[in-house]
Amino acid sequence: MATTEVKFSNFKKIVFFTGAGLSAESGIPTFRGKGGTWSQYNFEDYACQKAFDRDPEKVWDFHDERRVVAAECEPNRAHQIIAEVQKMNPATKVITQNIDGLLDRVGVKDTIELHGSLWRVRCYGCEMVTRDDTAPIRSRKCECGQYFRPDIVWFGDMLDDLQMQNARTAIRSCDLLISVGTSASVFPAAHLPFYAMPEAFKVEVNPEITDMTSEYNLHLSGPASEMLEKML
Ligand code: BV8
Repeated sequence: MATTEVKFSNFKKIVFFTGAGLSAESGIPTFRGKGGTWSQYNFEDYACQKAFDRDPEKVWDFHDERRVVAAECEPNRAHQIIAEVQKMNPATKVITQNIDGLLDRVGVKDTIELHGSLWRVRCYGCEMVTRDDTAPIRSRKCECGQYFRPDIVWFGDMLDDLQMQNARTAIRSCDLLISVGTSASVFPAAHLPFYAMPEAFKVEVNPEITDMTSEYNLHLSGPASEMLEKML
């Protein structure tokens, strides 16, 4: 299929699979590549269960910083296009590894959040998951006195079975899978494109090639907003 024909309107069941690159143009740092979060912070000290158990205040300092940055950022044109495509075609599904909530803010419905959300916290004491949009967070502790734990899937955490099932089901039944801004370096999310049927058309949007580029029918090399605009 020639690049010019790859238009959203040519497909019935579209799945977007997004990573940190989708939010790069909004000013939210990616994880890898220059200026990436993991090049400045060692996730073992700031973003895993062991670090949280060892020093919850240090982990909360790191996550509060990310709340403040994300709260000051706006969804970019790529987020808006995803929301527009889903409005035009409600069968469109959006799977994200991102925790910044920018897809929600631009009106995308039923996002499958594989790695949780910066804007949700869990209390082990009361086993409650609550939404809290304050940046920095209003209180790091629950009324029961326990620290809230960010409702984020850290390295070493299992992903939510239902979310992964929903993601696999969506990809199995799509006729267009479009991956936007992921380095395909974190598992098991990185393997999701393998669930697409052979007849599905697969597009990768990324200025760089990735370990999964050969899995795609088309690699659009450039920033998300520019590349998605071409498909409208
Ligand atoms: C688990 C938290 C069971 C959220 C993150 C095999 C199978 C299963 C697990 C593993 C396995 N091998 C290893 C593991 C363990 C581990 C793993 O994958 N390690 C990697 C490093 C090898 N996986 C886990 O621990 C997972 N849990 O499987 O449990 C288990 C446990 C232990 C051992 C075995 C099994 C949990 C993974 C979730 C980790 N959570 N972060 C947060 O803090 O935000 S990781 C982090 O990476 C984020 O979640 C992020 O979403 C994810 C992927 O990164 P990307 O989104 O792709 O971002 P990145 O910066 O890498 O790339 C950005 C891309 O955008 C680049 O390619 C760039 O070129 C591009 N770009 C830049 N600008 C733009 C752009 N694209 C478009 N437009 C632009 N303008």
